[in-house]
Amino acid sequence: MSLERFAIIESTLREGEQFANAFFDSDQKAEIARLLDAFGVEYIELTSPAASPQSCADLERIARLGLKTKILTHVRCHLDDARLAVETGADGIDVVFGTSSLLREFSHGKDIPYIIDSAIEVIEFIKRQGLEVRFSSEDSFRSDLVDLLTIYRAVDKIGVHRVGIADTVGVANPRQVYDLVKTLRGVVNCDIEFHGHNDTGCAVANAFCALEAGATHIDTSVLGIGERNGITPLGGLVARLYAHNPAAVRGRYNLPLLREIDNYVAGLVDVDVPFNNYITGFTAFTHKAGIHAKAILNNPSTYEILDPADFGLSRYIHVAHRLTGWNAIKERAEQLQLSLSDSAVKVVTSQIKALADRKRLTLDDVDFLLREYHSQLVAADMAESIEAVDR
Ligand code: HCA
Ligand code: CU
Repeated sequence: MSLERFAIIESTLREGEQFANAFFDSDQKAEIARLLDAFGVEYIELTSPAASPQSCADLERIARLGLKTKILTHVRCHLDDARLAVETGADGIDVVFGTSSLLREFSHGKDIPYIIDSAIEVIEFIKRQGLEVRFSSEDSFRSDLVDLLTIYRAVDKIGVHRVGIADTVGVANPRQVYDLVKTLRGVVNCDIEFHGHNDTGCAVANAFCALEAGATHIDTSVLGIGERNGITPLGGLVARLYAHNPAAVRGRYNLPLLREIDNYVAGLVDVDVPFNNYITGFTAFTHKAGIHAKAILNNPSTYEILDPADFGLSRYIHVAHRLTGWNAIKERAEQLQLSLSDSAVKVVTSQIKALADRKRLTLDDVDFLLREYHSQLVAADMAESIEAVDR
């Protein structure tokens, strides 16, 4: 498996541009590229220079920024597009052709021998220019397996650097991805890339299974933005890989930058970062039920597989509700520097639960009840001392 040897191809500036709300101007693209480079992704993929004059100019600009990450562009399997792409200063070119019977019949109308011939022509041309080249088949999971393997074998033989499997319509499940990548691994010697759409919520799992089966490169975009509901999100893939090997992921990527990247792109495309987003969603590190809170306070690993500190974030224990427990309330009392015995905290916890059954609480309500009970105890203590002096 290539879980220890993989590269991220970050496609916010290509697939992400196909998101309904995306319109990045040149400076915004440069800033996204700079952030992704600082995060440490191995590749950034940009829209084809054939798409528009500005797309071409932006690609040239980003290729000149001198980033550590390699710059790729994504073109149709066509010599004219490839010629334009090699002039831009990109490090590599991702070539794509639709191979499913649906696309062959209703999109480009070409047969398999034609696809192989043009793939060979374009790949050989790009290689002669000294650039990295990948060949991918759009809609791989609805393509005939024999057709697919015939094409990949042919392009591998002439030395393509990578072949790509694309789940263009998000139809594949993890086991299918595993099987196809495993089969392909036995057929080609070159690297294998996986590009997965998220129509049925499998994009992260599919990407992980692709790596387990021997894929070497995974396509992502920030927040998963792309055509329809998008592709494997960068943060989701990072979370999955971190759960597999935290030290390796910490060592490779600048994890605390993820939040800024998600927020920046969310702002540009006019969406909120979803509450349940991997790592950066606002509830990603919030613990609520009393039983969870108690264990988390004793040892965060009990209910956390991602350490928020590694991402520059902190966990939050939500105490103002009816599911709260006295351990969490005690922690809150300590934060407020109120010294209360365990039995006193238990009394206040019952008060909090009773109030929470009547209305939606805020942290202020909890703090008020804690402070009030604390002052009552202090007052009672004082009264007792005065009585003792009087006696
Ligand atoms: C599309 C193309 C693509 C290409 C993926 C790839 C897809 O927009 O339809 O080059 O591997 O999903 O098939 O994004
Ligand atoms: Cu896609």
